[in-house]
Amino acid sequence: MGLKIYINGTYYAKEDAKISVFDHGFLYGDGVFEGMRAYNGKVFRLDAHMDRLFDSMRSLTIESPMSKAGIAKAVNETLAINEIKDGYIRLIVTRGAGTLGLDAHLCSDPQVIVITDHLALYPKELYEQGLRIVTAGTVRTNPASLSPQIKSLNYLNNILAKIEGHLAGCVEALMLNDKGEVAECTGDNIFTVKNGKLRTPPTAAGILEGITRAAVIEIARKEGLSCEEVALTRYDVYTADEVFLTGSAAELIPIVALDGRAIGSGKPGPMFKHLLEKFHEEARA
Ligand code: PXG
Repeated sequence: MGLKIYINGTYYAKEDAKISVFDHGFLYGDGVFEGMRAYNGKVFRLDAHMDRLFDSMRSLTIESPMSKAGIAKAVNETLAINEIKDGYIRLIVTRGAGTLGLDAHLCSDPQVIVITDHLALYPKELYEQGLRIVTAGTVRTNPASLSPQIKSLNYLNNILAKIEGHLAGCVEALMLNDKGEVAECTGDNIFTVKNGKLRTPPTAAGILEGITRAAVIEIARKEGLSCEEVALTRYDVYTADEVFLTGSAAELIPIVALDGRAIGSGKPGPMFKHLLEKFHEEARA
């Protein structure tokens, strides 16, 4: 049986799951999404994803056609129908179909879409060897223009940076904000470790507030580790003992070089290994 895709209360086969070409999600990237992960049939921090989704919609004045509980139920049901216990979930809400103009108030019929699939993870070797990444020239969107806190369907800022990474032979790229501070990677947040202390850029640096980032901060503090949300520059990354990224798909993944410079020992470090273990304990509980 092929994958079943949820659109506004109905399940469709992959080839029949379609939306209007007049949908502003398609025409303008006018919509929001979440990328989630299920472990043993349970979505990791589903409530936090729902809160972020609704904040994204609120900030874009997209009125949700369904309640938080209703969308959460659709996510769980789509996993169950597809018999996926460990997998990835893509949840999308579009502005809906309108005219060819920009007018948001002429749009109606927002689409709530849930796609689940088996995970396409980074290969295991990358967790053992660590990623080598470069800094992208593409600057992260200024929050005064469009807040990176909004998980909108317009990801061109990140896609352009990811292309730069790809052209340099890397699977991720570091993005700086327009002050030259470290913001995040194209689809992952970043942490540094220096003298046993964790640091990660604050929301004000212009980042998506990752659910995995929040989980790692929580786990670190529970473990009695120091974890500061503070502005970082590339100096802090170059001189860190360890660096790792966090994201729903990647979980925690080590960075062993930035811009051709080895970080710390040039190998995944003990803090990364410890936190990944603790993260798995919680996610798989
Ligand atoms: N920053 C950005 C810009 C993201 O898009 C994260 C951080 C991590 O957030 P979570 O909540 O997942 O811990 C994301 C999430 C991909 C992909 O294919 C990744 C995301 C979105 C879409 C695709 O790697 N990232």
